[in-house]
Amino acid sequence: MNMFEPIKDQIKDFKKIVFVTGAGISQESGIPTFRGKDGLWRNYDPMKLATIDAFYDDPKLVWEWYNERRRNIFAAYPNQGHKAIAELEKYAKVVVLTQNIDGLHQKAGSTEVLELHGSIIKIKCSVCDFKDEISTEFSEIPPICKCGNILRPDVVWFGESLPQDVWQKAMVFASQCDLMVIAGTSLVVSPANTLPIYAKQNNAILIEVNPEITEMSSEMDLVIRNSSASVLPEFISMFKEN
Ligand code: BJW
Ligand code: ZN
Repeated sequence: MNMFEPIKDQIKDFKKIVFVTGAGISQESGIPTFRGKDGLWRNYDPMKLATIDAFYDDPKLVWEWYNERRRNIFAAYPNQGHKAIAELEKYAKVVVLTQNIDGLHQKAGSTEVLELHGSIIKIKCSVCDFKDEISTEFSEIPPICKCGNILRPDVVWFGESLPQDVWQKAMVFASQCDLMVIAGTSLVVSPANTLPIYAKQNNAILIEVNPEITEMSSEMDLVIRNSSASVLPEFISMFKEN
């Protein structure tokens, strides 16, 4: 049976669909999640590496982590979960609010993707206004800006604000949607984990796709305890049938 059967009768009513995605949606593309069993990197806790303090303490170590992730991400392909979300654009207005920096939603063909935590391809100077997009290997680690200071990944670390224009738009999309699908995120990191609350205030239906229980599972209208690549194609098939 299609696991989304409980919402079958409402499918025609969903005009504005928002996906909130996290590391789990890219897990089946071979990209490790942050927390959980595959979350450690060379015995370091990513939660301690993803901070500005860690970067200033040991920029080389943090850059080695990002360098390894860059190689892995640039070699990765979107999976059936990313592809299903992209295909849904044929049937409804779809916006993806992603915490991921891997660009796989865009590679799958999604046209409206807001990157809440930045992008692996982007770098910026830790001091001056310099910004760039680099998809090649760095010849030295850490890379140095023309101004002489260290370049850093243009991503959002703990204690840093999200890009305000992106966050403002994300809140508006979340507040106006009639269906929110939350896939592959533990929902432990704020402010991204407040997006389902904005949707709920608009009486949107909330669906969680995650093999594990999360902080907000009890708030969901439907919980699918399965991997996103295996069940999101089933979700899209309901729209095709209608
Ligand atoms: C599957 C699956 C499959 C597996 N299919 N599912 C105390 C001190 C300082 C700050 C704070 C504080 N208390 C709270 C804060 C705020 C802080 C925060 O939330 N901390 C919590 C950890 C407590 N947040 C921030 O600091 C944010 N900024 C902010 O709030 O600004 C205002 C402010 C300013 C100054 C001071 C305080 C506040 C910024 C957060 C930035 C997060 N950055 C990172 C790194 C990004 C760059 C990079 O990728 O390197 O973002 S950390 C990391 O966590 C990354 C992720 O986007 C984010 C969320 O993780 P995600 O995606 O949910 O992954 P996982 O691993 O947690 O979960 C994966 C899930 O998938 C699991 O549930 C699995 O079950 C599931 N799964 N396989 C479907 N196949
Ligand atoms: Zn500079």
